[in-house]
Amino acid sequence: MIDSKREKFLSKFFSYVLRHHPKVIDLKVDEFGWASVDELMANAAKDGKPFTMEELQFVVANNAKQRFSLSEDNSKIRANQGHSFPVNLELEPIAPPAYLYHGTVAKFIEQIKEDGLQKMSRQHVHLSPDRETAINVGSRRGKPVILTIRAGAMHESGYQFYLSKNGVWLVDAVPAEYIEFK
Ligand code: HQG
Repeated sequence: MIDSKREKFLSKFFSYVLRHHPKVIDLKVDEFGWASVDELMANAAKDGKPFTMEELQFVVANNAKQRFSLSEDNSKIRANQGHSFPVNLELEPIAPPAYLYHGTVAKFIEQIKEDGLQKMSRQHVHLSPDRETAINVGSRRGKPVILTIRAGAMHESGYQFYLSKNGVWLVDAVPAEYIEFK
């Protein structure tokens, strides 16, 4: 058991190194996104951010968004989605529900109307299975604006969808014609 401030700190730190910048602590991440738990621990400690195996396991198990997975023998850890470098998450294409949702903010809407949803700095566009989740995602940037995505229609036109281990729907792009701006 660790307090929520410590949990948040470690979750942010693991996200930062496992999804975006493993090199800042000289961490090796393989093509599937896996890093050695021992190496993560040792290199984090060297960087002034020591943590215990217990703390790591607590963060993996209790993270509200289930951001991380451990390998079966607990020797490796990876982020379940959200990388900014190419990783093979071994996801199989899967048919989406008719509608998915995207939470964003008003200042992006004009550009989204022109270009559709782009993956920006991530590997995919992230979509939510329900409005409530999309509201949470959008709220990170301000007053949320929720877009409804005609995912079923996209899928019928040949777009491939993936479902991350923690329930985030992933797609390469969403053309504007499949977005309901209301
Ligand atoms: C916007 C969190 C202008 C897009 C959440 C978003 C999520 C455009 C921002 C995950 C655009 C990208 C991902 C276009 C997209 N013109 N703006 N054509 N297309 N945008 O953070 O979806 O906490 O990369 O609307 O729970 O906000 O990281 O994506 O506002 O699952 O675990 O560009 O991040 O999870 O922002 O969030 P992001 P997102 P974690």
